[in-house]
Amino acid sequence: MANNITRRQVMIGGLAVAAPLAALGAVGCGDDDDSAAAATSGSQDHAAETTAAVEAGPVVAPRAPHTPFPAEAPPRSTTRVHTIEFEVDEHLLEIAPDRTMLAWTFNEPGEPGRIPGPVVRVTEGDRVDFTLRNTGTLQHSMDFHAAKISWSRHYGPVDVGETATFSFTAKIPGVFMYHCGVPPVLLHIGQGQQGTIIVDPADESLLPPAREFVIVQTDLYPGKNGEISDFAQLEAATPELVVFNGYASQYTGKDALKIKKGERVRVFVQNAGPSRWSAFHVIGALFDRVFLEGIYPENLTRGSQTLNLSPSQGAVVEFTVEEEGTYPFVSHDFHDATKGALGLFTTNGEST
Ligand SMILES: [Cu+2]
Repeated sequence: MANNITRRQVMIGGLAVAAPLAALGAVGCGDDDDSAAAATSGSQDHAAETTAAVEAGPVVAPRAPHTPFPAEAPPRSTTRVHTIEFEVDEHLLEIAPDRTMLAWTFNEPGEPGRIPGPVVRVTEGDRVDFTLRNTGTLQHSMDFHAAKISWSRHYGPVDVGETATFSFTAKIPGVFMYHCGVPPVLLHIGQGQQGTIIVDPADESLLPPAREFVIVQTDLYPGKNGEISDFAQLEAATPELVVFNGYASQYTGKDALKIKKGERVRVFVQNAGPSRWSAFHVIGALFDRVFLEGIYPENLTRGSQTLNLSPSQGAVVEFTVEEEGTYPFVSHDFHDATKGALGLFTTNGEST
């Protein structure tokens, strides 16, 4: 595929020389590559079949202009049994200014499908009764990383129009991915079928009161407008965009995330991939508490500049800012920050 950098005209210049913060958020997209590669391997054959199936259906226009994905974490759960039902949505979704992709998403009934899927929050020991209604046009499935249940018994493909149910007990507190597992998984996750389940520790003292956010990093490989992802780019792991909560640089300008000086800020960070690693970093802050892969005292790290997350991993980071101002958050893999993995925390509602 052609070099994305040259044709996308993505700009994040000047960070090292203290350019205006507004420049950090300027992400735009150029024309698509004309050289879509033909699928040849076994998995690519599957993708090609999938492409044909999707292209045979109607292309639906975006339902609504983009609105910021709510970054505020849902509150701690108050029930011990959670009935969760997801449907499948296959539709055009805006992922950057003037850029859409034909996304495959999970959504609660009646809610719009977004990337990532709904944030689920339960507490250690809670039971989750899950239902997937395949309201899409292809097979899909669900795989909860928070569950310790059999893949072969519960995570199999669900046919179009069919419903699958399974239950699990969330035994391990942490920040876990969920995703569709239908082959090629690379494509289904890349299309947007991924999200986060937070499992709070039963011991509430481990997560004292704080302003809480959820940030999910995703690498995106949109095809031409109205088509599914570019599978050659997916295989090469060369995303066009890398985004937090489904949209390039969305928490900038008036949508910067509001925090307060001296207030404890907690971020549940998930790297949903499918393929890029994440180097979550807040410019001007240090994480003074970090829980990586499980919220237990023995997993608590004190003092961290950057969170290193492989695809699928999640963690909790906490920090407090000591001055009024604006604090960008990025993937410190700046290859990806330039592609949209960037946002702003601000104490005063101003981001520039
Ligand atoms: Cu799927």
